Amino acid sequence: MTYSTHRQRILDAMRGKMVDVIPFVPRLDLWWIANSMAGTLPSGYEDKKPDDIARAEGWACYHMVPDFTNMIKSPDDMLHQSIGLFNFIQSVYGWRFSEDMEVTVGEKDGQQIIEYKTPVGTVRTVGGLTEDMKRKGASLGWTQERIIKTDADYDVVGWIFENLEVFPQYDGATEYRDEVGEDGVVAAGGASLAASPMHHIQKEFIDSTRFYFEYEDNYPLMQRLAERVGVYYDKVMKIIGDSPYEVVLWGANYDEMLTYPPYFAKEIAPWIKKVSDYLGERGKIVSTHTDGENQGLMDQIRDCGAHVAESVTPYPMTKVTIEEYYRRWRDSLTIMGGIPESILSPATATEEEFEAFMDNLFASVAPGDRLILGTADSTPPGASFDRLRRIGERTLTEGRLPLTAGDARPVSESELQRAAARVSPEKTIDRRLLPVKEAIMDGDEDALTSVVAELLGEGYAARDILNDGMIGAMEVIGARFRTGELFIPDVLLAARAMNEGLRVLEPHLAEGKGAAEEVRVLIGTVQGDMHDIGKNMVAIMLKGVGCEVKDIGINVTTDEFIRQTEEFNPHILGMSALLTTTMDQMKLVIDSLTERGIRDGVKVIVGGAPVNKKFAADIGADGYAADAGEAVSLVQGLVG
Ligand code: B1M
Repeated sequence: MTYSTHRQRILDAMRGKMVDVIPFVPRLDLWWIANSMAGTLPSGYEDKKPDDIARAEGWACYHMVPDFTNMIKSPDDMLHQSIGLFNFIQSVYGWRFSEDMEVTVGEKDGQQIIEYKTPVGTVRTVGGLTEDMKRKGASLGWTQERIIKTDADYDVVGWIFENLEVFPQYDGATEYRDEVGEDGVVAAGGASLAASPMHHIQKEFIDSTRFYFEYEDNYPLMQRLAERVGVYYDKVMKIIGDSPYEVVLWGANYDEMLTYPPYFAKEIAPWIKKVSDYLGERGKIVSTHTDGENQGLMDQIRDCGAHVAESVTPYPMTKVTIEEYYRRWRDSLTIMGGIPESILSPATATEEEFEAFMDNLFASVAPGDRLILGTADSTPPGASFDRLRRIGERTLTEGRLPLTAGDARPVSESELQRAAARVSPEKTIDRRLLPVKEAIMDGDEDALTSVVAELLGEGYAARDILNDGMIGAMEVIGARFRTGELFIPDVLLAARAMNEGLRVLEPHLAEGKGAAEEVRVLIGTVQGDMHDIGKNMVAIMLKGVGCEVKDIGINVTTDEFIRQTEEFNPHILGMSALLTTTMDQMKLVIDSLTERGIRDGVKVIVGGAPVNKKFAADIGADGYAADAGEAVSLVQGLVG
């Protein structure tokens, strides 16, 4: 069957039908904002909007609601972003706070301070989206202070969500859908960017690292809050069921580490299933935003009930190749995305790498149904427009369906095993230290502190308890985390126990300190980058093995890195970057260290998803670590 419009072709591809040609949806929004602010849009398109550009090039349009780049008409639309609530006219539902509460908005240092006063207590958030962040290609603001900080806050937040008034508003949605018309598809947004109430708590309400401790220590409070937030989610789901949008985006940002498999199974998948069943019965297509590292979640996402996996980001940006995605998901899911951002920029992929990726892509996805090609998750600011054009052209000529199987050369079966190959054999340890190891592996700080005190009482040397028992256990944890046997909470809880154990050991280590204890590490996420979970894990693991770690947070400027290096005099300076647009900041910091004459006094290590060994060497870093466990071995290696 041939199609005369992008919309019909995309909808049929989403429904699993064999269409005439693979649709191409480049998702230009973030690229457009950054380049229009910098005055670097391609010639002829200087005054054009993303959809005008897509139309002129013959590409399909795709929008989701909320679309933070297009639809913010007033700052009020985003005012409550820090609690995951947006008010856009294009949304199929609107919401209002209860009249029994009061909201006040203040400002300090360019950050918004929002206070929510309810009959059961007051809570607040601090955050915002600065102009500088927008220039770097971000459309989402940053929450500096989360709404839940104490146990009492759970009840207040529960009250706010339980008492939200939610109502249908279909006019703006219909108008927005008609604006895109037959040139593409608009997806209605779900209750927030989270897939379930617990995921909402994780993404919005609690500091991203602290969440895992709360999940362990305060589960009943969290579960009760999830039920109360669920009242709001149910209302939204029902309104979407009657809405004019055919496609619904429900849930975003899964990742095998952040939403690790047992957590995904318990807290996320059941909600996607419930929503997909409910909306599916009403003729809707449910799409879910799977932009993270999905290797450990492949089967769960396939079976979660959604109809489309959106923003699929394959190798080389993640561990799963496009061939593997297609082979494992195609029977149940339409894959939307498939073009990793990194292959679009000359800074991160050569011409040959780009062409090789495209050759392999067409050879890997026969027969080619259930696929909508697009940049995942959006075209980056530094993308080559010429490469986008070539994808569009190649899709038209080589993406005619059905494709016949080519000689796909899956890039990475061996690559996928690389983590496993790096595991160091676990050492045998003195039998008396086994309870130390067990307590750390279980994340049981009480057991650890009492066994450490007992061993000290028996005259066991503090240094041996630390080096052979505790640090040894953390190394095992790091190795097992790397191979996917353990998940983020296991690492965080082990590190927390480790820190408690260290407190008991500290007075006894005074004369003969453990080797790692003398190591000072300064760590931060580079300027323009707000991703902090990976950096926090590295910091916690290093603390866990006894290093003195100073974490200077996110969005750290070059000047600040230099100032802190001069002040703290670390042995190791660690920088983390998650964005291809911010990784170059690392080189600026290294160059500044050299200019200030202090480069030789510190070892620089770098990490983060887009960074690799070659990049680290090119910018003159001393080392690169792929994960937190490897960062520990790297630091140990560098400081001897
Ligand atoms: Co963002 N995001 N995000 N994001 N996000 C990525 C990074 C992205 C790859 C998603 C995608 O496109 N598939 C993409 C970047 C693409 C690119 O650069 N080309 C992206 C984008 C585009 C964005 C925004 C621009 C989106 C927008 O505004 N519309 C925006 C940027 C904001 C900004 O920073 N200015 C944005 C925002 C967000 C959220 C706020 C929603 C959230 C961040 C929450 C937070 O950090 N508090 C988020 C998330 C969660 C992700 C993904 C899905 C997961 C990142 C993560 O935490 N992973 C991510 C997808 C991906 O990475 N594949 C994505 C788990 C963490 C434990 O792993 O951070 O890799 P990781 O850390 C590992 C190792 O890398 C290593 O050890 C860690 C532990 O093992 N490591 C080091 C890290 N730092 C190290 C330092 C070292 C050594 C090792 O030495 C010093």
